[in-house]
Amino acid sequence: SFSEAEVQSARGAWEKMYVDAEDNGTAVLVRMFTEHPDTKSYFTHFAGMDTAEEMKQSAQVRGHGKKVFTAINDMVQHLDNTEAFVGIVNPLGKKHATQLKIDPKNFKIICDIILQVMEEKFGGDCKASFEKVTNEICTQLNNAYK
Ligand code: ZNH
Repeated sequence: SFSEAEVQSARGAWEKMYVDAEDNGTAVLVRMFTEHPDTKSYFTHFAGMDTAEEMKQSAQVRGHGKKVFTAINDMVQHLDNTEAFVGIVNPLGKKHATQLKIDPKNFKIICDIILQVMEEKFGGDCKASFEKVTNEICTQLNNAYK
């Protein structure tokens, strides 16, 4: 669980990312699709996009980036309540496990990219303040596969 100080600094770090949710969410997805092209295969409507430029401008990629960031934002609002946090992440994990059939190794990939983008845009302290959150998200998404 998170201490009061950890909750505050994680929220501060996340707010910087979430101000530009669509742009930053899109940047995370484009990097995932570019560096791990197999992740594109889950998205039938993105499969034909080959260049990062094409992906960045796609309304569907942008919409999905916004959706992922909105979900994370909801999690970040519940860091101080483990039951509520798990209550948000677990059903999302179940959906990824059973319906979307996402290989759970990809959760670490996307979480690491989120941290990278944070560090590049807002510095190492921002990244450090959010690492425990991405770890917790990954742990709970993975638990949903058990
Ligand atoms: Zn995911 C979907 C979130 C990761 C793939 N996602 C989704 C959604 C959300 C999310 C919110 C929507 C749902 C509904 O609608 O119900 N994700 C998320 C998060 C994360 C993720 C938060 C982390 C952090 N995913 C992921 C990965 C992948 C994915 C890694 C791969 C690789 N997703 C996906 C898909 C989908 C989703 C495929 C579906 C889409 C459509 O359909 O459009």
